[in-house]
Amino acid sequence: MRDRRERQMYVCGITPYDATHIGHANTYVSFDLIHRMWLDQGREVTFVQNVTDVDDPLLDRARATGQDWQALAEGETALFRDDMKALHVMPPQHYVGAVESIPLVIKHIERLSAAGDTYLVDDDLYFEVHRDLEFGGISHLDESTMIELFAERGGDPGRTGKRHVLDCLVWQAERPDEPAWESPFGRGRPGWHIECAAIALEFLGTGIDVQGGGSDLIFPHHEMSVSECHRSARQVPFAHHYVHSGMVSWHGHKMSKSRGNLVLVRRLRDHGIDAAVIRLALLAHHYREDWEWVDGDMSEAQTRMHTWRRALTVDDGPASHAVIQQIRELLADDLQAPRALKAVDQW
Ligand code: 5CA
Ligand code: ZN
Repeated sequence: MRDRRERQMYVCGITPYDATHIGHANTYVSFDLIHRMWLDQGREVTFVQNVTDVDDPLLDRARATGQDWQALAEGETALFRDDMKALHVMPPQHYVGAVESIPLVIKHIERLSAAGDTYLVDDDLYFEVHRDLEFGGISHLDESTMIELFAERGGDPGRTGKRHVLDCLVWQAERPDEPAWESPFGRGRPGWHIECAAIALEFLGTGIDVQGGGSDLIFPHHEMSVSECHRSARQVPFAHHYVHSGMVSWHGHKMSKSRGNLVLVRRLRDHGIDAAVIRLALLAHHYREDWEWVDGDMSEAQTRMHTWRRALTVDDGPASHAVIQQIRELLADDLQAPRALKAVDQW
């Protein structure tokens, strides 16, 4: 299994209601390193990513600004793709929206229901998370921490009528003034975790190499979507490696669209900063590290880029094969990008 040439990776995509910030960029540049490392090893890579183009925060933002929710999602997704292109993040083979995946979501909910893993609370359909005996195996959290994070991150532990406080919504019945689609469970829309479960299973199946995203997705999102994958596919494990990048903060808090403490990639680019310099500033931090963005990061990266570019114009400089080998070894050892940058500095 470990020697096969193919590699498969699923990385959670954005919820497109605001522009790409440095935290997003850091996460996607981190997974781009894995993607490129595999390609450099001569492997066939299948890389899949979703875009959560219908969800509560997106609908809330559209309502607050009087925009059409679809136009908002399309516009922000296009900006995100442009930022990723500028940052030299290679695109996934399959970039799949939640809305276009609704038939897939329905298919996977039907599989869960056939196995007796779902139940209704009023008209909303829930997944019983503990039907997956592996539930909890990604986050390794105690139950009270799970409940706390579930409440903070889109869950509803306080709702009455659930069999277990941690059970999660897979199909939400139509609400006034919100988009809804026909399904065997009534008109409504998908829950968040089942979106990623359905897309990943459809385009990759189980036993994939890497499921990834930022560390704020470990619980509940990855724990729950992986349990849904296990139960829908009747196969364990969904992934051999659950990989999470660290959180970038600014002004003392995690950079987030909801808080609004954002350093936007677009704004830096508009100020004339080369996206390659932004990428270099990100790579100076190990992917699992949590770190605070400071303006100094940018000038350091700028100096480094300037030095490297000047070195490349020297005709009789040292040969590069040794440093390339060193970069390969450092990346293969838990993606030690900061040390790889230092190796290039030395060269
Ligand atoms: N659409 C869902 C995933 S299915 C979502 O979490 N979207 S998001 O737009 O909120 O985040 C997109 C990605 O950026 C996620 O992997 C998330 O973990 C990561 N991310 C968000 N904020 C930060 C941050 N401050 N630092 C690093 N990564 C972040
Ligand atoms: Zn996801």
